[in-house]
Amino acid sequence: MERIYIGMGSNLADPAEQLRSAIEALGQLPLTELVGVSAFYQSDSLLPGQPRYTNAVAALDSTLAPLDLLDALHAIENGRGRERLERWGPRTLDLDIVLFGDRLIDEPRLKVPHYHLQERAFVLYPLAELAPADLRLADGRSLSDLLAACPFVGLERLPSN
Ligand code: A4P
Ligand code: MG
Repeated sequence: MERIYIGMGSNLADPAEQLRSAIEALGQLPLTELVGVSAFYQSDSLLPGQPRYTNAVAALDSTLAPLDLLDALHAIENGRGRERLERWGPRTLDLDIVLFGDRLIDEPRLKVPHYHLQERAFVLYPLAELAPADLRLADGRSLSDLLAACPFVGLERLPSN
């Protein structure tokens, strides 16, 4: 059993509803228990000209293998009608594996910790709601150092999910 954190994002077709249905789907994954969900946060897209995103992080306990979990996340994304036409394009639902236990994964299809974690307040702050305050990543970095280097700017924490 490993503790896994999933970053969720949506900027199309009622983003909060997309996240709620993703959370329900995560709760139904085999060999997996949904153990927590952060608040929802809104922020501008990193790319100009796209609608604002809603993001959140979910915590799972699972015995799924990492690539099996990745496949399951893609199935959830595709089930939500995501069109993979444009990298970084607007999307109904994006699910990323942020952390997977204390594993360092460097495979063509899967890099963990997620490569943009340190730059993205919309991942770090929801993660910090769920993770232990002294969390250390598999690569040795501490979550508190990453938070200190990534100000809470441009993020709006929504009052309810
Ligand atoms: N992949 C490798 N590592 C991972 C991982 N840890 N978790 C591979 C999930 N997937 C991983 O992903 C492309 C491939 O990455 C996958 O097939 C998988 O094998 P994708 O989701 O199809 O492509 P993408 O999401 O368009 O690219 P990427 O690099 O994941 O983009 P991001 O990082 O998701 O950025 N602004 C705000 N405010 N909030 C956002 O959430 N998101 C993006 C997209 C841009 N701007 C944003 C936000
Ligand atoms: Mg992605």
